[in-house]
Amino acid sequence: MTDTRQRSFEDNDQKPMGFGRMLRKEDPRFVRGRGRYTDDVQLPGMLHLAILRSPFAHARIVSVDTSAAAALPEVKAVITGADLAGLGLAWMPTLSGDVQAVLATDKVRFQGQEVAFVVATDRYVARDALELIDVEYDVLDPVIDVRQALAEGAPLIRDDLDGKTDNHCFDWETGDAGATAAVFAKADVVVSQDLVYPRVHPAPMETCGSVADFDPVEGRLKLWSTTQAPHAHRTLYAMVAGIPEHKIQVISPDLGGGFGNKVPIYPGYVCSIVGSIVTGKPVKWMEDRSENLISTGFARDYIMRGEIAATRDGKILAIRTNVLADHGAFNGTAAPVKYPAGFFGVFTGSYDIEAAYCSMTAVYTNKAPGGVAYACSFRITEAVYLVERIVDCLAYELDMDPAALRLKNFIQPDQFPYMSKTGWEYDSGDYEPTMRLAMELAGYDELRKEQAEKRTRGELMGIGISFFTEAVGAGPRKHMDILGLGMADGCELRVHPTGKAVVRLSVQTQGQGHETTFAQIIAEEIGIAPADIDVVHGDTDNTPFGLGTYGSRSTPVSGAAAALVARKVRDKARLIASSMLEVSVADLEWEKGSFHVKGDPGTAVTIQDIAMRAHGAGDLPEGLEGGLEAQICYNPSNLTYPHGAYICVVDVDPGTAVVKVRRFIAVDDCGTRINPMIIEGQVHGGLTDGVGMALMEMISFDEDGNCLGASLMDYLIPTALEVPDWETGFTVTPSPHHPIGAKGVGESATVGSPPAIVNAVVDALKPYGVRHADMPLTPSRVWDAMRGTAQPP
Ligand code: PCD
Repeated sequence: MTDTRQRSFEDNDQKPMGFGRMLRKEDPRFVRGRGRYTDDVQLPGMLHLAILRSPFAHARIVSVDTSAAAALPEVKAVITGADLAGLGLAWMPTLSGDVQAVLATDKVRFQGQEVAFVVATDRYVARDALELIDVEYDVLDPVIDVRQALAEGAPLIRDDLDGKTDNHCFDWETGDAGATAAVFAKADVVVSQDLVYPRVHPAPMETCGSVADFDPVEGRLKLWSTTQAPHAHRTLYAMVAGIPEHKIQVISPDLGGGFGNKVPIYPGYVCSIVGSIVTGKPVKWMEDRSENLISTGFARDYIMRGEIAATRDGKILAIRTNVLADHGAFNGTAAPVKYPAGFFGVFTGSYDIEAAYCSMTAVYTNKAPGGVAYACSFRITEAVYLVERIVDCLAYELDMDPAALRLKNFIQPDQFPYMSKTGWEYDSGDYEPTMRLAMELAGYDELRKEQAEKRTRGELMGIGISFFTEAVGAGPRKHMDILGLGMADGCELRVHPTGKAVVRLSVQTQGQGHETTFAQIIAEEIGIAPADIDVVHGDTDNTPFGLGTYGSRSTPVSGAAAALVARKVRDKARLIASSMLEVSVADLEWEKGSFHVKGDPGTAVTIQDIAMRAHGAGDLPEGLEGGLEAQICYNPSNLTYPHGAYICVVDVDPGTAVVKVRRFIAVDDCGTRINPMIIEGQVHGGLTDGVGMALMEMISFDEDGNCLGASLMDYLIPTALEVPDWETGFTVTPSPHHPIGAKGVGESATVGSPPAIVNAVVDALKPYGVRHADMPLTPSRVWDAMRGTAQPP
């Protein structure tokens, strides 16, 4: 079954009463330029904020002289770290339990760090005034090479932390070291490979920003901000600023992409709040592109050693890995408290093995903070890259076909729910059909023949496979919380008297199309047309509490909440229907949108009739309150585990080492599919991300800590020109614990595609004896790999 190339306009034009292809409800406003983003917020008397950033990666602040800037008539405030320290606001907690400077007081710890801010009557004056601030720095040696961070005598970065004597951030391990060592010792074949997942940046089209409006009379704060987690942010502001939550309204309006970049709390948000409190006026802060790239959450930056043990005939026995993680100057990621390395623990992938072990050391360096989960359910991207690359290394050593090797080792359908060797319970999966479908769509055997033939002519064609399992939908609150906040999500559904409805979500779309898909979930459950269901989100005053959108958790958690809240409403509707039709509840049958008397379809009431009766004159069944609405807070019993099989075909020019992705086949299994059109869009976007990471993107630094990826001239992101016409397909293995069987899909393609592309390039270079090459596979790196002159990045 494939949905590829079956698209037609008519398909899109259908209006399903539930799941199915449907044009996005939000798009009429976007295609007309009527989206309302944070930067569109204009308030009377609004001032503009600009941030002075450190030019140095590591330096002591000797003095800050703001007098010349403050003397400009248009300048309304200039605030330094010392000013904030006076208010107890110079430092803030991060979403991973570290602290981060809002404005530097003692030292700057990365290039681009926030040092002071100016609030002025317009954006240009605010920027110009930054030039007038005189900061004297005493430059210190920076720690840039992550491998040197723990070396004897390395400069100490986090001397703000009590008792800190080195740049160690955290240690973490999972699995069973002893059992794994024993399996390795008896294995016929052991392959080990060093791999680097370079530092990349989510680079959403819209940069980060906020508009703060503090009302000193009411003591109320209204904050529009580019956040993927408005409720969690509000709680943190309440904790830091001491303003009670009910007096803080966080509004996350339309977002121009998030990709994990908008999960952390950035100093700029806090500065705009302080700016508004100090000036008594609304204050807008909006980053430019370079600020976004140099100072907001980066992703990845893992140096990994992968080891795999197997029998000579290709049965994988164990996987072991050691990771050095660069967290930058502050651990600024968001991660569930118990999981400092996120969900990296799923590095055993889709394979049934005997033992696994991972040890990790995370360090501080003089680089921008982060480690954010860029299109990644908390470090799953790194885990999938590790396992899918190392499995290919094994195939290389065994001289085995990489598809055959994977097929031989898959967890089998009857093993689900499957407990991995690192303690993750995979909810459901049926891997082989997904793999076979991808191979069929690709014409795998013919591709191999074509490759063999081309090799005889010296042409470099590569075929790369990756097969991934993700863990998305964080998470059961007994296991997961962020800063003590349980990872559950609320949902409210209200059906109005005329049968139109409004559903309020605690998650927030950044472009995924929630206004459409959540209406479809409600429609599926209560039979009100999606067009008649309004989805409200992204405003803490008007939505129930919940932890926000990242880690593809909206469908697994909030989607479940939406289905269950609709069922609650339907249960009440059933009681009302029984009194309207004067039959017992047991004699009623539900057909999407109406109840009828069993065996008599003509005697029916629609959900609209019921809604009117729920609010109207006349009696309701004994003990039943009026109205037709419900509320829920959903705590998932497990994560969902989507999977997918990706096949990439590349051609490498032997003369220039330029890689061209010729074909890419992606078969995804995200359980029940709500809107196949939206899923395709998600997959296309994620695959494009993957091409960027595999072939183009890397944030690097020179030895002084200058960021070399500070603009989109230097940090290359892919465009339509670099990507092929994606070929997609799907299988459906529902989640057994999710009320509609859906699993997340928003990040699958970003997670699954980089190893497929790298595997393809390495496969193309096989005639040169290349077993591995590190991302990004730029022409110069591929050239080095071909000539055997590659240096570790
Ligand atoms: N779906 C369907 N079905 C199924 C699943 C799903 O239909 N089964 C769909 C839904 O509904 C939505 C989508 O699809 O709409 C997605 O989903 P999900 O998976 O659940 O996810 P969410 O939560 O919603 O979202 C999130 C994601 C993420 S996470 C990311 S990165 C990215 C993605 O999402 N981002 C973005 N995608 C996207 N898109 C866009 N447009 N934009 C953006 O920004 Mo992170 O962690 O944050 O890093």
